[in-house]
Amino acid sequence: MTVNIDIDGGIAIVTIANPPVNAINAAVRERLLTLAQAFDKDPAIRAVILTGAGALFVAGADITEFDRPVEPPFLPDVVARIERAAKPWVAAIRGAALGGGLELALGCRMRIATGTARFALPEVNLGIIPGSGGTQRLPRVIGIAEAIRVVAENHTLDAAEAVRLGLVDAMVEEPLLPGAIAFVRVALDKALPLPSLDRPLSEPAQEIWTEAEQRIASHAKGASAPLQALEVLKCGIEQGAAAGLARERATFLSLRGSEEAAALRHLFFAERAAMRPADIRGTAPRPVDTAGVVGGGTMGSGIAAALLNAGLSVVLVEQDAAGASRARETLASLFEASQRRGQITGEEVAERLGRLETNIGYGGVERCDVVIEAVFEELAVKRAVFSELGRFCRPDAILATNTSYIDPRLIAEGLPEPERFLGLHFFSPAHVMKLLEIVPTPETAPDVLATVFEIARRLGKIPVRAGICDGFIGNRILRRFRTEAEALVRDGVGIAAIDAAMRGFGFAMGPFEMQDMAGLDIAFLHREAARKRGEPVPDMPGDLLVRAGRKGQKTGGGWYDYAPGDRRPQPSAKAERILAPLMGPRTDMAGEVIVARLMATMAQEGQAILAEGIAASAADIDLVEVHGYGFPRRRGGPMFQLGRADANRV
Ligand code: 3H9
Repeated sequence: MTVNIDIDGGIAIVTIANPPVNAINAAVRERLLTLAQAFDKDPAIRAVILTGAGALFVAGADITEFDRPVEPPFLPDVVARIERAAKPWVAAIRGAALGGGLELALGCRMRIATGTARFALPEVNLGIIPGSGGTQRLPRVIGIAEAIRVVAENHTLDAAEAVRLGLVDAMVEEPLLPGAIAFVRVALDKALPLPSLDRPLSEPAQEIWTEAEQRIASHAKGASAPLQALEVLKCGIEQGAAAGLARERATFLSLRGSEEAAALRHLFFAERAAMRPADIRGTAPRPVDTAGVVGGGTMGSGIAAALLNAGLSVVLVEQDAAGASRARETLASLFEASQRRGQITGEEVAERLGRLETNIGYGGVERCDVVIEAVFEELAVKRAVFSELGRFCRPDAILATNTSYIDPRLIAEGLPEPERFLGLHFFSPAHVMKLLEIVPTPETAPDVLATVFEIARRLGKIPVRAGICDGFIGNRILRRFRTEAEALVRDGVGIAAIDAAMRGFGFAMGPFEMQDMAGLDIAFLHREAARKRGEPVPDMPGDLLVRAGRKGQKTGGGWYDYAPGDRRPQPSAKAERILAPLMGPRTDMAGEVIVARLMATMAQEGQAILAEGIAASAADIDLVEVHGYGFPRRRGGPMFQLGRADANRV
């Protein structure tokens, strides 16, 4: 049974027990509706307490139902029935009350909560808006300005904030139910507060809407749900709750069926699945308290910052005193920047730096449970590091290389206990970027793999397991993507037109703007090395630019020109002249055709990666693109796009 009933002296206790997160599915809706009707007819029942089993109240509607047509009874009707019940319902909340869970609580006449309670309407993260009255009841309970933050800007209220705003009528201690029953008995002897929807609300100043619209639009990254949520809020204030509810339902249903919502749901489940790969489920991770990082450059410092942010102690190995103090300064300035943004306090900056030890040479690594090498991307240099680590580290310490291209098996050659070794490909800046490609070798032990997945979870990363090939998952697709973008240039399509098309699709930058920012020389050197090895690598347009000294922004020009101190790309006649020998006659290509061609290329490479077993699932490939390469989240990833294109063709 997903909803349990107890009766205590005239008070019915309704517990939603639908593990793991008490999501509201059709069975829960049906049962709640039936119960509300039955209790109203039962003279022995005076009031109802609604609660959730376990550590949380209710995480919202069951998202797995959203790929199917809506099924009655509908949640807005259930919430409305509870709100109008003759016997008052009181929500007793511990842990999260999210989405439809908060909407159910808003349908109750009162809410009591423990200190662990938190309240949010995260629907916009899923490309939808609250669909069970949340946009109309919440502003009438906590006021419009706060409701805008919760409904359209994904703000979470903690228990104290919820009490201050009047969302929670009283705080109770654990155990929750005895406290809730005592509260209800007292409350029944007094006048009850008005139902949420009947509470009066005065129209706010017009500026509140214009300011919110600007704020939301600037953060939405092209997503449509947040602004639509604001519109629905506004409708309910200006035209009344009934009009607001009707508008909310229509908007919810239309967004529920949108491609954007399907993409965001796909990523929601992909992100959760990535955390728990089937083959290591049940394998206990090794304990990890202290991590070593070899190399304190940009990547090494970023990795150290991520580890320190996650509460680990870090031993950072540098070659000399200058390198060690530079790394400490880099980390201090990263944490101080977080402090300036209000993310951490001055004490937290000091505490994090207190867990950092910067050493010259390998002293201290013998205490490390895991060591991550982040030195120059050259096989001999990396091998030298691991030969030292093999001597200094404990035999059970996990050793990882942060390589983006080199075969980890070559790096590990000669390492004692190779089963504790694997590749961990972080993305720069490593304390910010969510993606972590995990690249085991055939010898990596299962508990080593389980441990790095656990470390990734602690670091707040999205871990994706990748097989060994040139570029693993992400850089391999990136190379194909860039080659195809350059092929478009050869076909005569304008550089700026290609970039504009990809920005229009939702990337923050087009492929050429991106290359100019990152520098064209690394990929060029890569191709040159392959040519030296005798591999048949044809001349690419980018090669011509690098040979002419145009390596991107850092040299004042690449695909575009840049004025000194200005990062805005300007079309470059010089670049066009250099590229002329490889460019076909100028042709106009529609933005969607450019996008379709580049998407098809990415997906094709993705399919090859899947076929070779380099990625475990298509969803993993999408996670790599979204979390490591700026693929627009609302588009779901290249493999999701391929699935949609195929579905539309059928
Ligand atoms: C909504 O409510 C719409 C309404 O306005 C209108 C309706 C008409 N449904 O994250 P975890 C699964 S929209 C189904 O790893 P945590 C999840 O897939 C909803 N399944 O745990 C995973 O499954 P598995 C608005 C769900 O402790 C398992 O539960 N609500 C749902 O790190 C554990 O999840 C939200 O957007 C769901 N709603 O975090 C809240 N939620 O074990 C979404 C989770 O098979 N949920 N699952 O991999 C969350 O934010 C987090 O899951 C939560 C727990 C904080 C609750």
